[in-house]
Amino acid sequence: MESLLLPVLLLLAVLWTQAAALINLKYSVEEEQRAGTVIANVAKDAREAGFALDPRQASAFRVVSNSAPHLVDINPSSGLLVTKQKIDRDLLCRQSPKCIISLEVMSSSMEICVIKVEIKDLNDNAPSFPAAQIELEISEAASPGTRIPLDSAYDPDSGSFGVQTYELTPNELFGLEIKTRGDGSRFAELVVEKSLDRETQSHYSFRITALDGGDPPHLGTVGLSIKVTDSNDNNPVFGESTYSVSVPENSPPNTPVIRLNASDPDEGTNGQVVYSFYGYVNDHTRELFQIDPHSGLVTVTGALDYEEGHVYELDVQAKDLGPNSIPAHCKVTVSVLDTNDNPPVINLLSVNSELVEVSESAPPGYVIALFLHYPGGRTAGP
Ligand SMILES: [Ca+2]
Ligand SMILES: [Ca+2]
Ligand SMILES: [Ca+2]
Ligand SMILES: [Ca+2]
Repeated sequence: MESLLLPVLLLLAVLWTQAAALINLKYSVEEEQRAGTVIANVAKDAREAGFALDPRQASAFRVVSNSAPHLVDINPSSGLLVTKQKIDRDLLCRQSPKCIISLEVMSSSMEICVIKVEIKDLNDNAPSFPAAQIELEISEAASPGTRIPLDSAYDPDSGSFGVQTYELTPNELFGLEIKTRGDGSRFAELVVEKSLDRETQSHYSFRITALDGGDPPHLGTVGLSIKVTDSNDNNPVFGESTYSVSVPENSPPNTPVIRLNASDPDEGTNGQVVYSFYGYVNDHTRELFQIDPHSGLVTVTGALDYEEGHVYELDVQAKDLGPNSIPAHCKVTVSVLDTNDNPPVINLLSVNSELVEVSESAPPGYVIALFLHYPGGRTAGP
């Protein structure tokens, strides 16, 4: 029992001794200082804190641990804490709010000194964006209030020296809303403030500026390119609701009658118009005329005969190929023009009787008979 108790008592004694002879020293140094910058005189501070250090003894100090030996060290003879190279806090500790290097120093009499060196941040970086340009596509149907998160700028400095806010080229249609992530970093959302219309303007270019919290702040900018994509928000429209044209009868097939045009300013299939006869266009009319679905050209396909009909009415619809299409309508009135296509029917009408007799004594200018010419074969009459 005694043989076990003795080492335990000795250990407690050592711990008590160490605890009694343990001091904490805290220092700070700004990042980016030249190599060899003196941070503190640890030997002097330790003595003032009660360490029994003999300043004449070169090996009085021994560094037992150092979290960054390539950056700071204690000169054992002078007891000075110095930088060994330029310290880049932003590389060493990134976004951490505190950047601490820890050392433990032991004296020859087993006294321990715990040293904390805080590396103070400088605002030595500007925010930067991952690419030179942010490209966005927004539908013209996006309602006001729509939000689109934007790529964040990055600033390696910590705290308020990091990215604090974003600004957008002032404009009426888009705004920015600044948000904070769980880790404290800031990002911006583009907010659609007003209704967009691709047919009015299909592309916008702005600049976004990221600012850190320095005084004055450092800036980083990026181009913002917004392409407004189409929605099928226009219907085809004819220039007129009615058209009147005439075409000679017996026009050969493919004779153009009229080229209709319904305009739709939308893009792609949303603005691609197809034409067709609809509704009350009867079968006979459909035999005589056709409309090209793509060009809107109405042509003659059958034999037009004035005597068969003078006027035809074509109801035409134009429809785009986009979703939820609403067709437009117009009426084309085609008048068939009479041409001299019937052989002349000559009626020889005597003035007085069927038998034409002329007296040899008839005076000059005496009317013998009337030649009546009725094209189209209608019944002639006096
Ligand atoms: Ca910095
Ligand atoms: Ca900065
Ligand atoms: Ca359309
Ligand atoms: Ca559109």
